[in-house]
Amino acid sequence: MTKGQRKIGLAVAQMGPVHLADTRRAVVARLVEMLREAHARGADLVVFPELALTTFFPRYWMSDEEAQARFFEAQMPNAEVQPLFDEARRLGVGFYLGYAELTPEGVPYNTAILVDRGARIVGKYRKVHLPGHDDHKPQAPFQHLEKKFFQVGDQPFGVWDTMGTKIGMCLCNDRRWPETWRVMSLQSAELVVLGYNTPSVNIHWPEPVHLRMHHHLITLQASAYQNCVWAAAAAKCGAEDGHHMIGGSVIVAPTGEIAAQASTEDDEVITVSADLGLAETFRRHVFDFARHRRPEHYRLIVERTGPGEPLPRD
Ligand code: CDT
Repeated sequence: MTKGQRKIGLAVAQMGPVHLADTRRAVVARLVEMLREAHARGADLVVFPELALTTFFPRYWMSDEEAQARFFEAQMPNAEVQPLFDEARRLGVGFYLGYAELTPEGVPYNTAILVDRGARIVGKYRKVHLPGHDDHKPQAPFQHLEKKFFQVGDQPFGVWDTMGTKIGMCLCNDRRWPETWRVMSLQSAELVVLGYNTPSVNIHWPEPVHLRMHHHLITLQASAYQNCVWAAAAAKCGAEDGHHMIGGSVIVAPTGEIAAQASTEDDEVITVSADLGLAETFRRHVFDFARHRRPEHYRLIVERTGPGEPLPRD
């Protein structure tokens, strides 16, 4: 953060594929290399993907015990991830990192942490909107077992005042839900960071592949604009052992415009010097929440989960 200015050096570190055979040590070395590049390009904060340390394992059918033994972290940092924390502290760069968390009580979550420039974990978010299924689908080309391997996050969407910025966190599927963004915006978030693993193929219906990228971008652009926030989204992408996931990592301004976008499906750093003041105009005018919002007319949003009957009218 430049003194006296409302700017943050924002980097998204997109990751290419992580294969089943790749070790945590090799993955962390890739993260460290991107952290260094981001720092050299002026970053204060680097956003890494969801489940960044392993392949996107919910695509494989296995027991919970096997998944937890192979793909979850019982401590953070642990010896394999420590080099990332050490380098972040040395460079004075903060980061967001997604990983599979196993709590001391044995509860599994799809988790993201926010780490400040002193390499302290200052925030933790556990994914709320878990997509996919919990049963075995042998006819599907692959599984999407987030509902089997993870519990729903145990806390609401949070915002952390750190690194001179109010930062909200979410993960992948959360970005598609307007409630995610509004709950953070109502806590005065200025920046929302997220990682994602979005398979190119939808196993539930024959969705045209181009729609995956289209929906990814429209949700980020519309949500950034409607909530007056910067949004920084990091993909893990390309073909992991033959299973392709979309790239398209982006930094979106509160105008809804894309300020930077990855052009590969590999490890790639994108950066923006983000003017946090840009959102103020929108917060003061079209989205002056305190003046224009009418929560008394939005009650169904918290009263109903799915669609029901129309409300009675006079
Ligand atoms: N990781 C993750 O949340 N992926 C989902 C896939 C949705 S299709 C079941 C996403 O929203 O991108």
